[in-house]
Amino acid sequence: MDALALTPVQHALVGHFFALALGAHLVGLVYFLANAPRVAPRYRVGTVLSVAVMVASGYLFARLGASWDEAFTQVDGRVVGTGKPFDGGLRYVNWLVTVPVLLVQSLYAFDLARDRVLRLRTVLMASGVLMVLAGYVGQLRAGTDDAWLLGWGAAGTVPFVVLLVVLLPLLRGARTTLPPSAGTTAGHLAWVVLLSWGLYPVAYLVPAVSASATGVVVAQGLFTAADVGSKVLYGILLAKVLRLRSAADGYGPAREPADGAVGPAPEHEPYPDRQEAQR
Ligand code: RET
Repeated sequence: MDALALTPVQHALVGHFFALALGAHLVGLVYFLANAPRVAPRYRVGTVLSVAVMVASGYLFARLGASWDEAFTQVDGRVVGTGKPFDGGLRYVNWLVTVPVLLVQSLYAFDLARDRVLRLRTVLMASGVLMVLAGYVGQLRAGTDDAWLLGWGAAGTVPFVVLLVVLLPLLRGARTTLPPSAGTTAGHLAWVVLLSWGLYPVAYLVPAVSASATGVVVAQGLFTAADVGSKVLYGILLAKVLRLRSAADGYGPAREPADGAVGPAPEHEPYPDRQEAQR
């Protein structure tokens, strides 16, 4: 990494990606704290877990920013490596914690029987952890050993596919079992997961395509966009689903308008069929 010749603009851009992501996570932190009391107690842990993810990932971006600053210095208008390598592996360590949390959180959005929740939780967490571990090992030689990067990337893709095959139909199916407004948001949630989670393997492969300064900027930009989508945007949509469910359950604080609009809160339909939803 320190052998790469970054321009001052490239160097600044990556530092700004990290600062932007840190800002987004701080905003998310406050938003989720403020929204948690509006979600009924039975779903509230779902939103509180977003608070936890914001703290863990906000800290990651502070660490990434610091590592980036320590890895490079400017001499006569040129960016040169200090000899301390930038620690991109920090991201994977963060995901090892946040991916299982994000997956468990999603289960709060559905009306699932307990044994099904326990089973899904195990499958989702195990595949999430295996995927991240494979990526962690793979990235150790990013930019130096493409076969290694691709081999571990392929290994990590297997649990990734398992995870998507389990999670996406649940989110899309939620459109029929949740109150209509919450169901629509759950459909959007499926798209946010697909698009943001889909960016990670692309960013991971960038060093195999271009082990250059531009490659570093592109990869860090993609990872950062993916992180804001998969954690902050995802958390906001999930909090909305949980609040709409709470409102449909008749939980008072959830029925206040949440968008700054003046006037009564929109009416929410009761669940179409709670029995059916227990599948
Ligand atoms: C890796 C490389 C191996 C192949 C695949 C990957 C996918 C990673 C994903 C990460 C998601 C991270 C999230 C973090 C939130 O904090 C490990 C890059 C498929 C999908 C959601």
